[in-house]
Amino acid sequence: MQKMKIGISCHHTYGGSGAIAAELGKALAARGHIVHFFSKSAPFRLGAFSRNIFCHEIEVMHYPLFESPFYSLALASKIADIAYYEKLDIVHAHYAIPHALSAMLARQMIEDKCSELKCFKLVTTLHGTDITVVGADRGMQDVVRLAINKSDGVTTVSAWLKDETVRMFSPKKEITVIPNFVDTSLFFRSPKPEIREQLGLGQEKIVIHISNFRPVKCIGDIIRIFYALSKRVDATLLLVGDGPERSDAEIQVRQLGIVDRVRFLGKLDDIVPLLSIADLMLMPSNVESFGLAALEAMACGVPVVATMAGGFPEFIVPGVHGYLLAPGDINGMMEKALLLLSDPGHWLECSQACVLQAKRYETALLVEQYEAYYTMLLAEA
Ligand code: GMT
Repeated sequence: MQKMKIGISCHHTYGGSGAIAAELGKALAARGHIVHFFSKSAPFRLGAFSRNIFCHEIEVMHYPLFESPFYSLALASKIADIAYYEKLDIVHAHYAIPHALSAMLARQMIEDKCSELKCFKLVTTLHGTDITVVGADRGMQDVVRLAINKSDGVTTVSAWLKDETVRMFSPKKEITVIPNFVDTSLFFRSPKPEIREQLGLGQEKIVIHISNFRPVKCIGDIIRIFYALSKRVDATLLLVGDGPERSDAEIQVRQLGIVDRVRFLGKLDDIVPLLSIADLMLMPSNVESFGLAALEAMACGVPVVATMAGGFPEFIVPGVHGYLLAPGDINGMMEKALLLLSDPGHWLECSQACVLQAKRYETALLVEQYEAYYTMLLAEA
């Protein structure tokens, strides 16, 4: 395989797209490719230093005349600068806007400077929010469509998201599905007794949720499900992450009188120790293009109770890896959670099946798919 120079433009913040972009970049670098990251600051999962990885933080100039800083333009300029001097083969944008759009502009800047130069191929991965939220905003539709149509290759993280993109944008190009992935050499169940001790937990069941607490995650539903569940089984709820719904969730927990049963742990990078003591992952999202947190939980042997929304049905088989209910079906999700937590035999079968299922989404397998996708695009005229 010929070594490539690949630019990755992504969000640095706590969330699945940043995690996938960082893990993809690390894996490509480990396979000998040169990887340049473009983001506001270093992506949160990037971790250790590698000689094949370069990070370019986007510095936004603040001019007194303009109210909003020009992030997209600063990003475009940085991509153009690095792509030109480092001769990048590929720029992989995670999200149509602003990342694909900025890369598109960067390409025009390079072509304008030197028309003979063979410019990079632009790959855009759609992660969900750019289609389901931003793309659904009528004022943004045309700009999202342009970013998609001007990319050389477009991937989505689930078949569901591909269908949504086709339905909403009728893109000119074929979309390829490359699902989320997990490194099972890092994500595996290894319970450490001191973790329970550090968190002041006894031997109760542990229910976990990990997200950025956006409205789409239905944090209120998690608390209502757990409230009903906690009346039937001795359990603690670990809430990992932070975001706009956190304050309301804290109020809800106080009002229901379950403060001693719910722990708000905030944003944590190392989630394996927590997943390793967890018995159940709750993800009642009303839309979820894939649901990386659920896959990572499964790799650690944690069955999932989630919704039938979006990409969940593509990797969670009801009754085998957990259960899928309609969004908002609080009672249904509570009953299935109770079933898993009160039947050790069924829980063990599900837990083992989850570990096997996660191996089908092993990082190495999916990174190979991206590599082959880049190679195919580079071979095109
Ligand atoms: O879920 C979030 O709010 C974060 C968001 C992101 O952009 O980081 O996650 C999206 O991309 C992930 C990686 O592809 C997917 O696993 C998540 O399902 C997707 N989130 C939504 O569709 C709501």
